[in-house]
Amino acid sequence: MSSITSIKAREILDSRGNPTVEVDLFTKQTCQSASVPSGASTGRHEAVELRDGGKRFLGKGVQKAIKNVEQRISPLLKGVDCFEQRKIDEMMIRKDGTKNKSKFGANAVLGVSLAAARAANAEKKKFLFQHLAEISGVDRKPSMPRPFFNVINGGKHAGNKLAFQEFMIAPKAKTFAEALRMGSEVYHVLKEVIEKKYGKEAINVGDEGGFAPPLQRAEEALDLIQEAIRKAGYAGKIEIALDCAASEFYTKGKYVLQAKMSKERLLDYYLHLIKKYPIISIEDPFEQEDFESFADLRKRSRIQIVGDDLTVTNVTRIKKAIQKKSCNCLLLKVNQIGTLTEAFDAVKMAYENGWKVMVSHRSGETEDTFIADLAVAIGCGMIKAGAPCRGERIAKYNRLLRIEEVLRRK
Ligand code: 2PG
Ligand code: MG
Repeated sequence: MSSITSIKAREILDSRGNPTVEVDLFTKQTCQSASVPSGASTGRHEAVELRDGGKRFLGKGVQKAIKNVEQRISPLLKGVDCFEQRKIDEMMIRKDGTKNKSKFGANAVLGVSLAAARAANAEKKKFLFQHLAEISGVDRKPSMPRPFFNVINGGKHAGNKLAFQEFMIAPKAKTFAEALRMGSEVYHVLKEVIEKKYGKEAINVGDEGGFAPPLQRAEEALDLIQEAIRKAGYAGKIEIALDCAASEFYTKGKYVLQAKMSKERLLDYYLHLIKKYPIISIEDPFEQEDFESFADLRKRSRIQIVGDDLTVTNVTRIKKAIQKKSCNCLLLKVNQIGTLTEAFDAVKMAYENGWKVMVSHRSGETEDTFIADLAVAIGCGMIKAGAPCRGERIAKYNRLLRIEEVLRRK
């Protein structure tokens, strides 16, 4: 037993230079911190990220969330055992009282939830992934995930005209370290390929560290990636995944890509891309309310269809997607739901229904590496944390390198 004595919070900046919440949670023995990421292409049904409005930080300040941590959540949780993760999370959920955590702010609640897990782990003197595996209730052994590197950025994460948000490469390798090396090599070859074709101004990077060349059609991006994979010597050893984030280019019943497309035409377009390129996974292929089109693509493509904005790590939405057979993989983002306990419940529901799970970062990240341990702990086998570039992305991949060493030693 180790009771929480107090909880403090501060405003720090995320990788886009916007404010976010960092929490310090104190017990008698330790003080542990966690910080909260933030999305750009957020789903309509995500838990609410509380922002101050007004002039400060152009309205993006998080002082209200900080105040909620210190003045409401800290007194609420004082004396509660930090080992009781579910109790801690449920107390915050109950006291907040809203369906989407809009009173306290999911950014306030999540910071506390993650810091509590770290505090309990510090007392156990284990690696965080070991503690998370023990409290998750998930019946799987910890294992290293396969990384999905987002090497070309579009959509809301880049200043180009690509409608699809993420073009990812997923190396097939025996170890994580090898996958990271392969990803890094292809990334650098891709830089040369882009520079040769589009000039120096085309090698700037987007929010997640992937290149953001002035392209319009998905095929142009996919061709560049294929060429880079080939030139790096990895043909057949690296597969491709997309996050279309389709809600972002959906307006008035149409999908606006290089042309305006109906959902039927977009589905055919996906089938064409899947035939032409080694695409093994597509996330959010349709807008966030269209459970049926997701299901059509899942049935007709037989590849991995990932729910992100559709399912928002929320068991009610996941249940619906299971009933409608919309997906076969859940994208897991802890800040979409706001507590670790609810994220574990989402994982359990996904696994019990034969889905896979991919742990994900947000486009606005911090140097916090919690999700690396989380991905290992739940044994899900997949993580996306951006390109092998930019400190906040690399922090997660480097953490995974360290964890792989620990697992090998055992
Ligand atoms: C996504 C994420 C992360 P954002 O759509 O999957 O890549 O983007 O954090 O902007 O929602
Ligand atoms: Mg997504």
